[in-house]
Parts: sequence; C-alpha cells; structure tokens
Amino acid sequence: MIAVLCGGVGAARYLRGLLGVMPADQIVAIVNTGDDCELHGLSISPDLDTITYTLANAIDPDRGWGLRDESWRALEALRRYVHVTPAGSSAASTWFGLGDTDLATHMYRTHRLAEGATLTEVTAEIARAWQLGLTMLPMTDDSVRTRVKTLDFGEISFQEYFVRHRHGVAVESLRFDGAQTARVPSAVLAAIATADRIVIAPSNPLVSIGPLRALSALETALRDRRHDVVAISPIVGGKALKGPADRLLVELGHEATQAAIARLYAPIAATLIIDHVDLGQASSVSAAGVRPVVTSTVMSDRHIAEQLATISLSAVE
Ligand code: FO1
Repeated sequence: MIAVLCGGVGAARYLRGLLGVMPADQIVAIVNTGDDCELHGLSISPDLDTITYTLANAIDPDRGWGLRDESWRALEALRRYVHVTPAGSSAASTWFGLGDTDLATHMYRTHRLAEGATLTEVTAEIARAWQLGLTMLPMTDDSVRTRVKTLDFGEISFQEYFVRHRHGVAVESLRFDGAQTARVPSAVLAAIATADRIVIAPSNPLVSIGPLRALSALETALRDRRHDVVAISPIVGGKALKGPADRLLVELGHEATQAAIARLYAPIAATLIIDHVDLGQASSVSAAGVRPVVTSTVMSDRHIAEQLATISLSAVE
C-alpha cells in the first residue's frame, strides 16, 4: 500500500499517474483540509474536491478546480442582493466561484456533517459516488484552518488570500488554527505506519503539506517512517508550476530552490525527487541530508505522470 500526502492540483495529477501504474485499492490519499472554508452556510473542502473531480475526469482542465461544463446561474443570481446587503455582511459575496453543479457536492457534504457524519465518512461517500477506487482520507475530522497574515489586510483566511486576493498580496506568516488540538484519525496514522512507501505529492510545502505537518501526531508518524518517505518537489527551475509556492517560500524566509525544499522536508523525507532542469542543484539537496533523484516532474500529460509515479515508487533505496 502507498500513502500519499496531498494538497490540490499537483497531488491530483500525481494520483492520476499513480492510478495508471498500481491498483486503486492499494492507494491511500491523505489530504490537506487547511484550505477548507464555510461560505453561504456550506462546508467546502477544495483539495478533497480537486482530487475527486480530477480522478473522475470531471475537473475543468483550464481552471484546475471545479467541474467542467459548469454554469454559474446561482452565483449570478446572488448578485441581485449585493446592493441591499448591510455593511459587514458577506451574505451576497460572489468572489468564491461556486458553480451550479459543484454546489451539489458542498450541499451533500454540509448536510451529512449536520447529520453527525465525520468528514472522513462523508469523503468516503463522495469518493464512492464518483467511483474513485482509491481511499481518500482528510488529514483530520476536526477544524483546522490556514490563516494568512498579510502586510496589507492583516490576518485573513486562506481562500481570501488565494482566491479573493489572487495570492498577490505580501505574506508575513502562516498559522494553522485548530492544529494544536485537532486529532488525527486512526485510519490516517495506520496508513502512515503500514504503507510500503509514503509519497509527498508535488504540493506547496508551506500551505498544502504544512497543515498536515502541524498535526503533531502526523509529523511524528512521518519522522518514524522518514526512510520510506519520498517527496516530490513542486518547484521547477525556481518557479512553482501552479500557485504561489515560489513567492511564499521567499516571503517566509526560505528560497525557491531545491535546497530549501530539501531542508524543509529533511526531518520527514530521506529522498527528494527534483526535475531535470534542476540537476545542478542535486548536490545542494544531498548537502541538506536528503538523497536527490532527478527525473521529469512536470506532469504535462498522463504518460509523464505515470513515469513520475513509477519512479517515486522505486526511489526509496
Ligand atoms: N480557485 C480559484 O482560483 N477561484 C475560485 O473561485 C475557486 C473556487 C473554488 C470552489 C470550490 C473548490 O472546491 C475550489 C475552488 N477553487 C477556486 C480552488 C481553491 O481555491 C484552490 O485550488 C485551493 O484551495 C488551493 O489548493
């Protein structure tokens, strides 16, 4: 069995590759919920949804989130109420794109949580409905929310930073609200303890993998398996393929280099997979105490994603 620590888009593409090279029932995806938010009374879990829709081949390929062939009538209808909304109310806010068919997923999740189901249970139901085959586990059933301290707007939610401000504002620090008391489900800890390999998907190490590591039981479990943990760098040639990882690394005192990724992951991963273009940085990865493996990490098609998956499975010595 392979356990994969996941954020959103990069993880979803990696999992699609992994599904091409090994049986789905041998894969456990452990997914960040620090990006989760509550809007219009709905419980939204963006990383779980991005993985679900990608693996079901239902994702909008251009946006990388939400459903393909989506319509936006509900959100457009909400605009009618903008001019009557009292100051301080977010009742008619439309900055977060909730498509008409995507709403069904959030409605189902919200209703089941209100009925007393855990997020783990609801996630399993959603995965079954989309016939994903693999096991998808949220990192916790408790509330953990990534909070972003910005220079211009003070502390805001992750989605306000990422979507409302298009991750274009300067960040001073991150905080994972709730992580100190959140419990890690026993299924997550069992997957980490018994997996043949643990892969850290090419996700943002600070805001996607950071929330998982902020759960001390999960961090300890990973440290115990360090030798069997392979991380895939989300940085290629000093840039993030998607999202603000490069910028955040610099703003938060690291660098957008493989050495910086290796230093971040050194306590929990013995191996780091980096792209060919960064071959020259392999020695700096070794200097951080992590074994570099060099291959193509840009998953521009399914074939490369499968190749990367195969290499990640054999990368542990
Ligand atoms: N990303 C955006 O850039 N703009 C959106 O309006 C947006 C809406 C959205 C709705 C549901 C959902 O599951 C994801 C959504 N995302 C949107 C993606 C999400 O903000 C990010 O991909 C992740 O949180 C970062 O991994």
